[in-house]
Amino acid sequence: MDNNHQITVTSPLLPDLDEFHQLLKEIWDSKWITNNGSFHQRLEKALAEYLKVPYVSLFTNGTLPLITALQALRITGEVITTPYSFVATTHSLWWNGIKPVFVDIDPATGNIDPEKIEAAITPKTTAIMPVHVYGKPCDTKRIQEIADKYGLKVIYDAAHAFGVEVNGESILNAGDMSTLSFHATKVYNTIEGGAMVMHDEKTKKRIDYLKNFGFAGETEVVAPGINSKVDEMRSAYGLLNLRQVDDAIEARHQVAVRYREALRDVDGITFFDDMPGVKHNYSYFPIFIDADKFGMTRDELYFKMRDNGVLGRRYFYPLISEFTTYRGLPSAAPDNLPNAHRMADTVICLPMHHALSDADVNKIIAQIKR
Ligand code: T4K
Repeated sequence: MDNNHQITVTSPLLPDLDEFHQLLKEIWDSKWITNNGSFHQRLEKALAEYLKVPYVSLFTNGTLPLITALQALRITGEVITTPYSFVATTHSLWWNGIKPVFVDIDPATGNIDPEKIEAAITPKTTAIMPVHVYGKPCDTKRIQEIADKYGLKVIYDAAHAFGVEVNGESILNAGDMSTLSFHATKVYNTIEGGAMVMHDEKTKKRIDYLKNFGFAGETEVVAPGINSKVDEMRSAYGLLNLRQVDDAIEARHQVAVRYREALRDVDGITFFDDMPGVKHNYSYFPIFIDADKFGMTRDELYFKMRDNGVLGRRYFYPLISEFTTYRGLPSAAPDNLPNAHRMADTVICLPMHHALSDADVNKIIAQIKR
């Protein structure tokens, strides 16, 4: 094996180039390249079917559907959210002039701890924005009970939860809306891309207006919308990738099986097991390092692995609540978020993608065990 070969945390799922060429030829011939074209329409339908959800609206990335969902539901004031996520989750609140209120996570899942939500509710709270972090489902039942009790909306950032199901039902059907990211680094990608999932046709229509400047017809603008329309090239690419995503998820599953077998008895390393009744997508494989037991800190292991060509990532360190924009918020105080801090300080996401070879997996495991 090439000694300079670097193993990256992920690698994009790419469609067959010849097949993509053929679709590009169709697009060229049609001269219709964006604005709700036929590939765009086909991809929305195919995704709704694949994901087992009623309606999907495509977006140009996973950040704009978050911002647009908050607009569509007219969310104001304060929103309860998790600090243990990618920074886009909280940024979407900031872009809407909403104050984020951070609540600690449950160390068993990495997701917002429902039992800590009620204490953070004030008269200004209008919504909850949880994240299915690493694609692990939140306790959606408990969160909905709290939301119903206080009349709050729930928007799930499901950027990591493509295809995740609980007892045969899509996790994307929980809450008022869910959003997905189809970025190159995700289980399913359209290069840059994303989507919103909603329950009814009226909402789908409203969201489609909002992502097209608010236009409802040639001369009527019904709301101050944004531009988040997806072009035909990326829609065609997305249709091709949808055909191979099941195989990609199964390949990831096999990597997870190998990691778990090899690391289960390593002192000072813990990881998540599959949850009963859940169809996982194996989007990430986080491990957590107990420095005393392992004999090395997280960062010592992280940089040692990097030096040897294994490029894991410390998702999600630092916590969102530690970034300059947010650290002044009262809820960002570290003593309000002890579990989130512990997780952020001990995590390494190991390389995880469909194209990892056995040799790569062996090398990664050997690096950790050495
Ligand atoms: N909510 C949550 C919970 C999210 O995690 C995200 C995004 C969002 C919302 C927002 O969705 P988007 O607006 O991004 O659609 C990545 C992604 O940029 C980001 O989408 C993702 N979450 C976040 C967790 O991670 P980086 O900075 O780690 O990516 P980068 O460029 O360092 O790439 C990582 C590795 O992937 C590279 O070392 C090699 C490989 N790679 C990457 C790219 C881009 C490739 O092999 N080819 C490529 O083209 O952020």
